[in-house]
Amino acid sequence: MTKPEIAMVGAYPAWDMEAIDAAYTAHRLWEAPDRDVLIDSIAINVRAIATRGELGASAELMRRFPKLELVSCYGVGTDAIDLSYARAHGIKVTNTPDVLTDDVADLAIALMLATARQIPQADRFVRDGSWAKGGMPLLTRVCGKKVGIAGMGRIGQAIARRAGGFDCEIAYTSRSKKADIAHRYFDSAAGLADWADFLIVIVSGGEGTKDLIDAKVLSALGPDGILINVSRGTTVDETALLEALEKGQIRGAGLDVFRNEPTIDPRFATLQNVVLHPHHGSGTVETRQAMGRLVRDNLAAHFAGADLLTPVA
Ligand code: 8YV
Repeated sequence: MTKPEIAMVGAYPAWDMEAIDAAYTAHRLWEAPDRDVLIDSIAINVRAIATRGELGASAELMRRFPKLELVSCYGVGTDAIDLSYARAHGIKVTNTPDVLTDDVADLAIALMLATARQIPQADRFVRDGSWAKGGMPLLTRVCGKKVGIAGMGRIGQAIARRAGGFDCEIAYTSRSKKADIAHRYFDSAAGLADWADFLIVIVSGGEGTKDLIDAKVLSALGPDGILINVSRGTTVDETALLEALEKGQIRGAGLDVFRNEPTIDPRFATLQNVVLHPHHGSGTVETRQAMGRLVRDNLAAHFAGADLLTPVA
């Protein structure tokens, strides 16, 4: 039997590549010396695209494959996939929700602690011998503080549960108040930031949340406030953030995501009040194995004519 042909936008771990190669003829777009030439030569046979959260699938890419039936995304965020194009052309889309919720929530808490307690700075302080010349500055505590969460979906709720374990007071903002969430609700990010000591951003990316965290929100967070972003680089106005960090208008930031990944604005690296992380919230072996399995299960279900496991509406 001939294997279905798929186009892969970015690499998956070896354990997935092996299983994918066994079931499909997988064209590796990222390896092609000339991507356009490769696409032209395979276009007519490709029935699915396998992509990654941050790489997505643009309308331009999907348009190149006239027999495209499915885009399967290794990641929960679909903001880089042109969903309207997919919908208009009957192309199904799947993602990997739930399996990465806990890891991303863990990272949000880790960044909150690392930024407040300056863990990377403290590590450098010990390693470079500064300790022998004097003590670390006194820092700000986490337990018992006010944690504002922008975005109360699955990951936001997992962050709230963890922050509760640190006796933090929790409030949130989202598109609308959620009937099943008892935490205090703010109808604006600025209102939440004004209340919070820590503002954790975990809204979906895309046009609707672009620059949600702007100069006004950062000013409301104030000089004692700390921003944590584990959502998408687009949700924060980075020019305003850099200015707020440089001028001490907020105390610090813990960031897993940036505007121009992986070549981020070099000003971040010159700042002492930030903890920087390379968009790796779901980056554990356990979670990446589960994500890969879900991508493959969705592909297999599609080609078997069965229901998709995690379709994107
Ligand atoms: C990436 C993510 O997909 O889930 C998402 O939306 O951004 C991440 O999990 C991951 O880096 C794999 O590409």
